[in-house]
Amino acid sequence: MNDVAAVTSTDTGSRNDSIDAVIVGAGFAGMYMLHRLRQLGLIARVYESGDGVGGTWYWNRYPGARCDTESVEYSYSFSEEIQQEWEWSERYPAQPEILRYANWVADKLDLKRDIVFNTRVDRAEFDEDLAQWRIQTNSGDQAVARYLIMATGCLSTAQLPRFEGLDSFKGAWYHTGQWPHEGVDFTGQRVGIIGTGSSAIQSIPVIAEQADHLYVFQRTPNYSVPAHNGPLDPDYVREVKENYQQLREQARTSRRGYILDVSPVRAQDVSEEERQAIYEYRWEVGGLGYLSSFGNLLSDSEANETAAEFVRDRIREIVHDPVTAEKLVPTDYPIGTKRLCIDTHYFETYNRDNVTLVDVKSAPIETITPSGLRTSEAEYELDSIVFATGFDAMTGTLKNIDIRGRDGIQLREKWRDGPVTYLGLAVAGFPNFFTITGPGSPSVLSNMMVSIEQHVEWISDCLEHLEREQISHIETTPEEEQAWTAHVNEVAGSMLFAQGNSWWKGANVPGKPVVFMPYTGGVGMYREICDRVAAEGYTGFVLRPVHVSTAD
Ligand code: N01
Repeated sequence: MNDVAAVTSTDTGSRNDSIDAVIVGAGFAGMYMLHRLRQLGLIARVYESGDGVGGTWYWNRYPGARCDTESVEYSYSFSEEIQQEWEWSERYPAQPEILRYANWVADKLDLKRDIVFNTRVDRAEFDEDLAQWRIQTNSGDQAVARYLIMATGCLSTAQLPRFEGLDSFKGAWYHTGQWPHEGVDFTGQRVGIIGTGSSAIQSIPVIAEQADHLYVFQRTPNYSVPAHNGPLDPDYVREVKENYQQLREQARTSRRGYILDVSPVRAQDVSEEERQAIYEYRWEVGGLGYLSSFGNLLSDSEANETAAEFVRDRIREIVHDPVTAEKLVPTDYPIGTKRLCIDTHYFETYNRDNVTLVDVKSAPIETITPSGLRTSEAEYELDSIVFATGFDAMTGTLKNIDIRGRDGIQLREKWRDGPVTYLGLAVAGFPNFFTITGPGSPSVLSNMMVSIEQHVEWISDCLEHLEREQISHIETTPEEEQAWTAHVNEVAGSMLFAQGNSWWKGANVPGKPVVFMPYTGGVGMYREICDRVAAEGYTGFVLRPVHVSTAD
């Protein structure tokens, strides 16, 4: 089948009718899922709360927003035509360019006519007798569908700390993940930004250039490696495009979903001189590949310390004021146990006269005031506050929707102590329900595009099997999901991840169960497991055939 030919779906008619599948979310996962289901001849409808496609890249429009994965890798690989036709302009694509790409693909595949925009799914309930999901939206739409597929993204529920006094603030405030579409002009303003994660590290250098003064309220310093972003060399792009098939295959079978795989060499197996040269090289190349310098950086404290110390030394070199530099140096967790940041002149920004770093670990924020913010040590007058405070990641959006499986069991109740899934794809008690890049899959620890495509293809192959074999119900079992979740924990436990207070384990949201959510076993190995499950007739799932009435 032509991989990009727009597939004609049967008219889905009114929006209160029965269809084959509902997909929630029109980011890269939901878009591709819709395309695949149409290719199977299924009638699918996507509900999307925004007024356009793009998901993460629709919402995150903060200054400096850019992907940390290189553009030639952060793109769909399922269509030769798409990957050959689209031209990326920079090594790391900026948010507006990624959003243009998403729209271009959506138009090319004629996806938008099956996407209901500005509509949020509020509730979904499984009717066991009919083997159908009843879906309700905030606009009153109701749909009945045999399959419910959550393409809701891993970072789609903004986390806004409950600071006292926010309502009294006379200025304007923003969350990076819900940025105004018209943009914000900070010229002449005193701006405060709370947080120093990836979103803050990208936006701080840009806001500092505009604002009169920028106060950065930092609780935990972060490790960051330069992006060395720039225009793409046409010769390099030509070479990538000529070898795309092979390069994509390398990424699919790699540990983290990138073309350049993790080195198999241990950090201790080379001399100190050689090790420093490798870190120097990776630092000069830039990007997330720094953590691939050696194979044991995320599993061996001694090895990790060598990589961490290299970055600490760079921070001390870049930042002129030694007191500020020391505040910016992460010391109490291993590098890579919180998401590594990628920056463009982040540390250099602290050499500007109009930027002040405020340590809110030693002197916490006490309250937002009408005119700014007060810590336990000082008061800051601010015109605007930027909350770069992250997301209720991986489970937040799924738990915010009232999803009820068999016997009325609620997903948010079932996951009260943390998510349990089989393969990050399925949940016991929730038949014909799939999560794309859900907890228990590599998802956020990988190149998201690679993991999204793998899940979408696995789910569509599964649905094709169900249709062909006339199966009405597919559901995993409590034993299988417990075993898989135990495996996810065991693999994560063999690594250093427990030592970082990361959003990967829910540590950023007060009251959220601290459970390491993504699967750390590697993208290539995970794919093999999923493929084996399918090849062996969907082991770990119970499949029930369509009930055929014998009565005349
Ligand atoms: O969020 P974060 P983010 N008082 O959770 C601080 C992806 N991403 O939006 O570390 C004071 O990382 C918090 O402090 P601490 C990427 O996967 C990708 O930046 O908890 N501070 C932290 O510094 C990334 O990892 C890209 O002590 C508070 C910050 O807020 C993920 O999104 C770009 C606080 C939150 O950092 C999330 O990144 C951007 C409080 N009460 C993001 N509460 C690209 O690829 C929180 N903080 C382009």
